[in-house]
Amino acid sequence: MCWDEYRWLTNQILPWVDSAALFVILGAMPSSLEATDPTISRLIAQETERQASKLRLIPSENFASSAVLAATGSALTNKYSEGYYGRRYYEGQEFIDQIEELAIERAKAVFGSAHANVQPYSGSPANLAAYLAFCKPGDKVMGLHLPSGGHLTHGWKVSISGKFFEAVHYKVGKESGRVDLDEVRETALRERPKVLWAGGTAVPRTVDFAGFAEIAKECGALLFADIAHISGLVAGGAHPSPVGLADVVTTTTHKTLRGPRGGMIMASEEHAKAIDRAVFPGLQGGPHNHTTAALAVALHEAQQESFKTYAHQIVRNAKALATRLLEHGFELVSGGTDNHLILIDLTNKGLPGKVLAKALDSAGIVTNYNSVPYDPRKPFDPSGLRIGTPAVTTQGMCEPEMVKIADWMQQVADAPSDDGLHERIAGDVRDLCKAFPAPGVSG
Ligand code: DSN
Repeated sequence: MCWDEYRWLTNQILPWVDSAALFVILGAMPSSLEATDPTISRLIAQETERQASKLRLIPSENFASSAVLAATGSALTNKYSEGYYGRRYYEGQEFIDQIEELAIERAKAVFGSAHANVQPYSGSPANLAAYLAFCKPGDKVMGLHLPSGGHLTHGWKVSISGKFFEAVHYKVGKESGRVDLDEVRETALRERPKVLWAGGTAVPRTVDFAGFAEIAKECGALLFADIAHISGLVAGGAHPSPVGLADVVTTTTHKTLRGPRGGMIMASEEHAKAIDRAVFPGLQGGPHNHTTAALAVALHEAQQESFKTYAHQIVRNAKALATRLLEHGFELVSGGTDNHLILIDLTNKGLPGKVLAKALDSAGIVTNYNSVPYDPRKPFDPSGLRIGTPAVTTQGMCEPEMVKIADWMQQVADAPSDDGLHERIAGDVRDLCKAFPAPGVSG
């Protein structure tokens, strides 16, 4: 229905119906998205249904609450606000300023940080801004090797961080699958990097931020902690915090933290100006105010007692899932997990990660194939599978459900081409998801 038809209709009916009845009539009308772009509307509905009816085990994904989604899809998307609160280049900031200040204050309260910048568009721009604040092209940076679980932006060769800086890397031990701080110290003292990164994107074990801080001090490096994956665990007290130990802490806001897609940087007061200048005007233009508001909502949620319970349950669930997978003969990098993430090396199962990931998807279990440390296979066809428990924990699932999931994974790994089996499991998965409705997406 177009706007003119809508106006004509309301003009006709308005004199005849009371406001309650009008509300019912309008509620039955197609939403403006459906009316304007039925194709996109349908695709969003299908994606929403997919999220509601499959088990989402990708460790970097989650379900944001309806409140976070509402803020994300608000009129704030219409506003330009280059600058920081109280110092903008555009008028009309009386509400945006309050929103950004609230987001900052809540970030500082949740993480105990002296300074927070909530404007980075996501994790990679946050990391780039951190470099911009302190480094010059050609400086030496040191981070975890990508196949060992590091992130592209920690100096990997195909990323801008590997092209603009001289990058050196530390690896996890071949047998242990864990970062060896003695090796980190030795490399750092030899290489004397300007920046030492702690954290990564496929790290199943606790990051020893205090140990990294000592090494950074010894070799004269700045310590950057990337807590994108674990920021929700840190906020909920389920992982030690790098705040107060690292010079800069960067994170995305949509993983375990369960906010909108975005980024954030925390630092001491001493580094506040450098960080703020690097984000704007150094790297970005106007902040995404709808995201800032949604982040403020997510941080408010993270301040509740229930979030602590959630964060600890993520870890309990990951441990339960890992234990059952081990019982089924899956090999886990580092032998298990301390956090939300499990990295499975499928070599002993004779299955490449991609093959199992696709078979699992057809059984309603969504994972991502991933390199394992020292992987002889290519990153796009690797030996591993990366899974995690943030989303299923948001749905309210606990240890018994993790056992069920591991059992299904084993059945699929044993019969990766059995379409009938996959269909049957997909049905059971749908029933499980109905019993544990996901916030924001389940009808
Ligand atoms: N792509 C993110 C993840 O899945 O971990 C990291 O950038």
